[in-house]
Amino acid sequence: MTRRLILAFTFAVLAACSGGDQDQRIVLGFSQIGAESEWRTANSESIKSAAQTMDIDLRFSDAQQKQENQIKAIRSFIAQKVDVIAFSPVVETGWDAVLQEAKAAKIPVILTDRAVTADPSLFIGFIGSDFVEEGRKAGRIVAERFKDATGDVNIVELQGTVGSAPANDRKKGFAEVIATNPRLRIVRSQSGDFTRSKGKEAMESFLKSHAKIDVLYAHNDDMAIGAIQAIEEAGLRPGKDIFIVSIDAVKGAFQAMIAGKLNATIECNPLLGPQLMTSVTEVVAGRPIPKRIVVDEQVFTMETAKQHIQSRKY
Ligand code: GYE
Repeated sequence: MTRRLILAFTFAVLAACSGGDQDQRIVLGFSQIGAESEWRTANSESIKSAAQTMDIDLRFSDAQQKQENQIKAIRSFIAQKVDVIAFSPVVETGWDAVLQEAKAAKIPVILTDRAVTADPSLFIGFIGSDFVEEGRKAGRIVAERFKDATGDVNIVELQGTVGSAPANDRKKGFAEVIATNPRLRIVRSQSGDFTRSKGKEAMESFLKSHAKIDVLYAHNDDMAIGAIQAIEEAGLRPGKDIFIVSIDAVKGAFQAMIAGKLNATIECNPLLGPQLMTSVTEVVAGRPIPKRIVVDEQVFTMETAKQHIQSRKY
């Protein structure tokens, strides 16, 4: 072979290995909410690593907890003509217009983590937890702990992001269960936007306005961890003077339970990446996916935290 031929051959091989193959990869546009909590970090990590494992070309966009940024990202995915769009909607309402645009462009949309109230024909599937049930589980723990209470049990609630599915549903599920005992009363309920800093701030205000707080119910672990700090700074013992239940079951919650500062956490599994990538491949292959994929979850308490922490993946 002449030198020129060898060169031409090498270029052809290189083109086939890089450009050629890459054109075949599935392109997935994913709009993430932000990086507001330990849960979210684990969720983003799971999505990125599953895309890599399954050789999916992931276009990942972080919306910094703003719906307008998510809408912009989805519009840009439509313009890029991606194969599939997936997103975790920060709030439940206000998606119809952009979802109509995706439908008109014939790009299938899969929701992950949080649901929307839009017309269900505008998305093909939803992979995520049952947040109402998580709220009920938290409510059952409180109801059981205080079932023999003779006086009023004052509960404060730290809600997640206003208008988000987990905040709406976790509030609803919890309220439903504690309504079975009139002694259990929610005396304050405020949003801490799922972050540690806002959870701490809101707890400080609860502590100022209420001399007797028996229970803190936080819609996620991060807000509970922020609140624990506020409780300690107020000279009280979290987990003892105030019974604390939250949701997610991230590492930070296990550490707080082992330290005796958090009484229980309800698991909400963020490792949705593999299920999402499998659904994406199915959809591109023209096969149907279930409209709703629910994730299996457990409850962990202070008593059992030590035996579980080592095996936790997030
Ligand atoms: O519980 C919270 C996060 O949507 C389930 O969002 C998710 C929630 C999770 O910020 O920590």
